[in-house]
Amino acid sequence: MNINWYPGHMARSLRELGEKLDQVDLVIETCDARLPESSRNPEIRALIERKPVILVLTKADLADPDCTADWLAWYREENVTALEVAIPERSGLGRLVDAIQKSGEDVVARARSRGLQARAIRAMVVGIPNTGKSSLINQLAGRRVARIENRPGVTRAPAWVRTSSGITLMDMPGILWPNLGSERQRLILAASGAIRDDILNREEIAFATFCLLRERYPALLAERFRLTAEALADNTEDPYVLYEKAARRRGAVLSGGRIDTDRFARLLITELRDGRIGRISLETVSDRALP
Ligand SMILES: Nc1nc2c(ncn2[C@@H]2O[C@H](COP(=O)(O)OP(=O)(O)OP(=O)(O)O)[C@@H](O)[C@H]2O)c(=O)[nH]1
Ligand SMILES: [Mg+2]
Repeated sequence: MNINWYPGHMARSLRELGEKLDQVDLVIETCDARLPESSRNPEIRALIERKPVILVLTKADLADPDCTADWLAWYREENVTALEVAIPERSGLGRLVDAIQKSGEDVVARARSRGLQARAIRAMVVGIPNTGKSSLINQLAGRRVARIENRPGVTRAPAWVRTSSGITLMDMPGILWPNLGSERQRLILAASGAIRDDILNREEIAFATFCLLRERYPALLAERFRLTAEALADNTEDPYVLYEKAARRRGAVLSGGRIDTDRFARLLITELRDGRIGRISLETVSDRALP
């Protein structure tokens, strides 16, 4: 990884997050349901610790539902308020609104006890890039206020958005941290689409993803890449040979007959991110113990 990748605007956004924290009653921290813990920025967590936090596992429609259920059970044990949402299916949003209202109850109660009219609950939506913060805000607002794109780094400045349910939300830019965790964590973060593709080695990410799929989702891998179950189960086969076979099956071949490694890496990563290989989780609860 390029050591000098950490952009100045992220450091600025982190500072701004800290400064604006006093303006909100609670924080909605988004993470990617496919890799919940690895997609949580420790620097953001340290800052928001002093506020009530609701952890939202986004893109649950792309994740393995069994893994997501395990994660939610684990967060319950850890006393973390966590829930899953899937924007395309509009699922989980009602529960999120309830959780926000519950968390903001004392703000409203305090205002009432002073004879004041209850003001809107204010929440800040934070997290790493491309985890669906702006999508979540648009859904809760019921209109397209924030810009959304499928690439990291779309939101560049904090912005307040009013919703009809008595909640005002602040959309924040996605923020990463300089070392991005361990090698394992960096690879799955990159595969998920949280890091700009030019920062890490695309072929390395694609091959690591392929190996993870082979181990955990062999049936899905076999189907999408036209490999036989026997070939995938054969541990004597060099995984790179299998990877090349998959590339050939999908037509990623140069005119001389060699594998078009760049094209295949792009294809595999794109199909993973679009959910075309299937519902895949890149991190299980027990993976936390791995380096
Ligand atoms: N499948 C699926 N895609 C989602 C979901 N939520 C967001 N997306 C997609 O993820 C991409 C990023 O969404 P944004 O809302 O722009 O993410 P963001 O966190 O605001 O990103 P930054 O502003 O770059 O930090 C877009 O292509 C969204 O359509 C979801 O629940 N499921
Ligand atoms: Mg955004």
